[in-house]
Amino acid sequence: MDKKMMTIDLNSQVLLDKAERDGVETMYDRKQSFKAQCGFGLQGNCCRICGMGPCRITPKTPRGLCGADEHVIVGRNYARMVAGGTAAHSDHARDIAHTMALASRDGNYTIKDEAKLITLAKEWDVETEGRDIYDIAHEVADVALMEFGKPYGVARFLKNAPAKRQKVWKDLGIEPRAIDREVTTIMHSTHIGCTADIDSLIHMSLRTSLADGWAGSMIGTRFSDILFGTPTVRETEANLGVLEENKVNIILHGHEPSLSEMIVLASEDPELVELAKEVGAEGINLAGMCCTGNEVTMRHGVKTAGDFHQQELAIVTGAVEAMIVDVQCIFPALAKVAKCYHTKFITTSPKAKIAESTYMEFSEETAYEDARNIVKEAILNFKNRDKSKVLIPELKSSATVGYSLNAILGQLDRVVNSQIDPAGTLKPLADCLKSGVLRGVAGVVGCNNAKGISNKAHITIMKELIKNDILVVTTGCGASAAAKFGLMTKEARKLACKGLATVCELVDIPPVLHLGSCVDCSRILEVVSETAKALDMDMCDLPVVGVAPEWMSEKAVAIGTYVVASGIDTYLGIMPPVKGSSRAVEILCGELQDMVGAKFTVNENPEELAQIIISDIEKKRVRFEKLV
Ligand code: SF4
Ligand code: MSK
Repeated sequence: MDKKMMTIDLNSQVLLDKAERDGVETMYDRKQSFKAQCGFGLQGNCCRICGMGPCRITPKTPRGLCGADEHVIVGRNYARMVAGGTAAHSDHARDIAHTMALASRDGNYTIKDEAKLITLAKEWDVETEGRDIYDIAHEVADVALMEFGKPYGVARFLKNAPAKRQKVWKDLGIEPRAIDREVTTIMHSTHIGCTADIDSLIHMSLRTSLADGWAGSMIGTRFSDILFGTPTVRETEANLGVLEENKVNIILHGHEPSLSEMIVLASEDPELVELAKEVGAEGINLAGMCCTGNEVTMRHGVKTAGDFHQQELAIVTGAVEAMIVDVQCIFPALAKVAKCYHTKFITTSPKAKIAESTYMEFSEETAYEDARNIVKEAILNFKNRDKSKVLIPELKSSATVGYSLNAILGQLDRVVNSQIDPAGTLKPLADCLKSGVLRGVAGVVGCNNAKGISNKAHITIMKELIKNDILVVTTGCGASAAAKFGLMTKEARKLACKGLATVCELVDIPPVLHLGSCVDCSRILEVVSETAKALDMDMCDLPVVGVAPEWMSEKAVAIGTYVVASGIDTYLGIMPPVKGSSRAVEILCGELQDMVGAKFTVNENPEELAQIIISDIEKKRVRFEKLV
């Protein structure tokens, strides 16, 4: 295997060698065995929606058995991806809302950001005067839970968008109603014998994706901030070099902060720290992975061990006592890799049980006790570590993280008012865009995809954008990549062009800002929406883009679709499975422009994609400068 063609991460390359020596199979081995992927799957024109199929579209068989053509089949598959992604983000949000309904002054979960709760309560017309904060929290949680299944009305957060954007959604009839209703409607409409019109399938995909961005994900982010604290700027480190030889290493992987927050607390429990010492370790070392990693680094500065493609490699270090997971983006392969070492692979969610893992159910009702038991299991496993199998790679990078919208406002106000004003606005950012000091802002987000070389597209594109005075904000595994490659250090401003470098110096920020997990793409919506409002514009008028260079999950398809539906042009480094329908490509990469003011652009060459983005931002600026 040519490791350099697999990943640009040097730690990963070292561990791939080790995996080979240890006889452990990883995703990269499987990638090599999958010589050619199914062409029908890649094009999206294979249908197995009913039991008469699978039906595959070829020149000789241009229709499935029911008569569905390639446009219908591709459109249905696309819509189902959007529904899957929306369901995942939103079900995560539902759990956080349930957690808030359980919050109490002396319970496992307390309210950490009262001001944010009061603001939300007022937005949602929940009485706040003279009421106990927990009564307010419980009522707000009930209102949020109704957002999933309310029989009438549209998503509450839509009214936070600029008025012009709200009108676009209303005129097109894509205002999302209850979250579950939108997901269910897609599952119903894509059942055999329902919608057989590609335009209509994309129309309902737009509406459902907005139920993700402007409802499910937004609830997930806001409620997490209220319960666990709104992230503030802090220092951390990233990459597998954060594992420590003499400590009990615990990796937190998955998505929902309800579990990881409790594990963070339990890992600081004096009794458990003492137990770690009793078993011969110097202490407990927590490290995050994927989006759980992003959640805990944003709020606690917990170090990031790595991204989606490094989950198996973390275990290959031989130094991990427990890999604790909840939901989403967890390789089933971890069970097999863990068996090659002493690592306990601990699953915790009834929504993501994995064969051959150690299942220790985590419940919000008994959260702290459950977390303690899980951490204890990890500590007791330290004695089983085989020193001869340990190889912790050296590289790690420092990073400044924690840029919630409030943190960004705080940093900006520092410049304008020499003090932090919690009621600050994004006007300084708008002014930088107006003057052209910043040419634009790019949200570079998403996963790693084995179709390319891990991390290459992310890092190539981010570096190229900051070199052209485009501020980068990032979430998900894109954020982990940026942290690993040093782009979240303040010194990285040296890689930026003069305008961005000056802004970074004045505002004291890195050129790439960590906004959180994949659910937290809703923070990007808020930044763009508030900036547009500060300029009395629509979101599509700003020189702002979304980029998903290495996307892979259905959640990413939902994100990309709601970003476009919000008026933000979106650039993909991997072609979605829609090429089988010329009409689908025509709409997604063309006609959406007239409908929602933005569209998709796809190019699988990262260097070329970066140049297209830069040139498109300059084109957007011409119109933007006329409007301001
Ligand atoms: Fe084939 Fe139509 Fe059934 Fe799809 S829904 S599997 S195209 S018969
Ligand atoms: S974890 S969805 S690989 S960003 Fe959110 Fe990373 Fe993508 Fe999963």
